[in-house]
Amino acid sequence: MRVIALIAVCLVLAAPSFSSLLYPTINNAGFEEVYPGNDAPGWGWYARAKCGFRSETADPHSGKRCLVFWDESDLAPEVYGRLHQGVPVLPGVEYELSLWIRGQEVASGLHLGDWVSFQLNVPSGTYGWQKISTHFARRTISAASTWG
Ligand SMILES: [Ca+2]
Repeated sequence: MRVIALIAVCLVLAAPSFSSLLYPTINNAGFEEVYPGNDAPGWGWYARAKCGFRSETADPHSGKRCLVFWDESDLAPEVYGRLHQGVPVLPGVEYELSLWIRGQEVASGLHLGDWVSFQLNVPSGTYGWQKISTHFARRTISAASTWG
């Protein structure tokens, strides 16, 4: 079984400016909110694999909770799980997306992304909390970037 624990997602703007679109908010970024039957309110879920996620209180990076992903599928094209959320961004503005992650028996070849502007590779193996980040800019006129 491969397990990925994801705790906090933070969006940091690389260029200062005036609009709230430059400082977009990610709903439930630290995964502290849970509802009965929904461990990640504010996020959508779509899967084409034997995978899932759950809220976890053991060893969170910050706050009282983190999200744990599990995957029992072999790495193959069109086999994936996607936790996603649309976030408003401005075209041509460079953003930094960072998150804290720890892993247990994480297979190589996994990544997060918006399928358009960036791909953030997930480290393989077993490891403690570490920060990973990427920079991206939407090149087309778009009101939102969906990450998963
Ligand atoms: Ca948290």
